[in-house]
Amino acid sequence: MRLVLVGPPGAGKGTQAAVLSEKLGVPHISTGDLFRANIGNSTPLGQKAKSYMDAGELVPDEVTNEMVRDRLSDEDAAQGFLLDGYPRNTSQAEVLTGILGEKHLELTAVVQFDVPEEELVKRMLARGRSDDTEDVIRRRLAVYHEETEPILGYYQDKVIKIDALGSIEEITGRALEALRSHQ
Ligand code: B4P
Repeated sequence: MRLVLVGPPGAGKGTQAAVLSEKLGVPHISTGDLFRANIGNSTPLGQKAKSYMDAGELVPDEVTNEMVRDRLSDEDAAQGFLLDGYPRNTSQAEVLTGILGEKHLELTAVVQFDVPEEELVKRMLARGRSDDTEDVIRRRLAVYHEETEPILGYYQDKVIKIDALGSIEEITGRALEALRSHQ
């Protein structure tokens, strides 16, 4: 399985990706987690990413694409992967198509998480990460609508939309069921 999870900030992509990667036996690749690990280790990449993340903006594509290209060349991604938080705009989606195309591969599906905006804000304020302040959340939501939503048009019939309101177990069940009927 080669999957992409798409959804607004706070939709629970990271939460579901952790469970789904275990159930499906493919590595969970989160660009947000990769950036946060780099920030924690004070690497040059982390220093570059931090200012964008703190402002609720996307980290520049060239940095993000290279990081993903490297990660996808690791051995554990050869049999499949679950990408969480990437691609986040059409240009990243085109780069991903290119990376996979070089290996004669395609995505299996793109899972879209549907959650009302009031719930997203509630979840993020409760989480309280350093980029979960009200102003930054507002900016991240705007960036999602402007830059990320268009990738759903790019992927068209690969998109499986699931209702991501409910318990973590219910949502995992819906995602697995949707993937089963998509195949
Ligand atoms: P990400 O790390 O991708 O985070 P996110 O979109 O905010 O959260 P996610 O949807 O994963 O929600 P989570 O499971 O944590 O992005 C952070 C930043 O990194 C971006 O703003 C950007 O700057 C940068 N970045 C990342 N990828 C990039 C890219 N490709 N290009 C450029 N920049 C990039 O869940 C949220 C909360 O809800 C948690 O507290 C969780 O416990 C809770 N929750 C989850 N499921 C729930 C449920 N069913 N019910 C109630 N609460 C739930």
